[in-house]
Amino acid sequence: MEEVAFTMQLKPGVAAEYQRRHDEIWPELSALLHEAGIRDYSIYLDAASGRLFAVQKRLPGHTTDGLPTTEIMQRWWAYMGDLMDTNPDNSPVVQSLTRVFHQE
Ligand code: RM4
Repeated sequence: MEEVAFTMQLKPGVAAEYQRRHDEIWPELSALLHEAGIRDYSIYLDAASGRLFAVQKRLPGHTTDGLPTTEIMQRWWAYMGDLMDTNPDNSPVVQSLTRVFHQE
């Protein structure tokens, strides 16, 4: 399985609300991510900076490239837009990370 990691950025003072919304993740969004081949998706927060660190495993043949145009993903991004640094289309600003070490 492929693993990808990336960062996103919270706006100041919204960590509790960000946590709450993920505690109540939409079942249809979870299903969408699963159907696209995403597994073991974690998001970690650096509370001091509001930096979010996300890591995902993706099945071979995953269809994550198609997620941004789905109705559910667009609705979720619009919902989350008040908490995160976003692009004009409401998607979060994402910075890809390069793995520099790995040990099984
Ligand atoms: C995040 C952000 C990501 C999404 C996760 C579930 O806050 O919107 O794009 O994959 O939620």
